[in-house]
Amino acid sequence: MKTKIFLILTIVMFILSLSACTTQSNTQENITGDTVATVSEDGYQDITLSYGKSGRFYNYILTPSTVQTGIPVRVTGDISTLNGCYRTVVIQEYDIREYLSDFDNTFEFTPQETGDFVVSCSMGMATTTLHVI
Ligand SMILES: [Cu+2]
Repeated sequence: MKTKIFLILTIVMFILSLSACTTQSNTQENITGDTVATVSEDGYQDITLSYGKSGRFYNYILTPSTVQTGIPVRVTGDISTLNGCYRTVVIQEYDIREYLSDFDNTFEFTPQETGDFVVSCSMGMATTTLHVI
């Protein structure tokens, strides 16, 4: 009886580990569980910046938040969620200070250094992290 239960448990564990592997290979994931930006036909890594609920709190949200060096990144602000100073986006290490509006809600830059970079609004109230790999 005991061996039967053990056998069933082993089979269940085996199936669980298999399904874990297949879901991982379907998406390109990094350590944060976030997907890496794909490159558009016109050569940009498209990422979206919005303001919304991130975990328990409201903050900036980058989707996806991981990009690669050497390929231009196009940040598109989800302008309906960005009000006031949240429309002024600062990435200090990259010398970026961009104002997003209804007329121009994108900016581009090419990351050259790998690492984690703070993306914040002009007053630092909203922050998130851009991962460059
Ligand atoms: Cu602010």
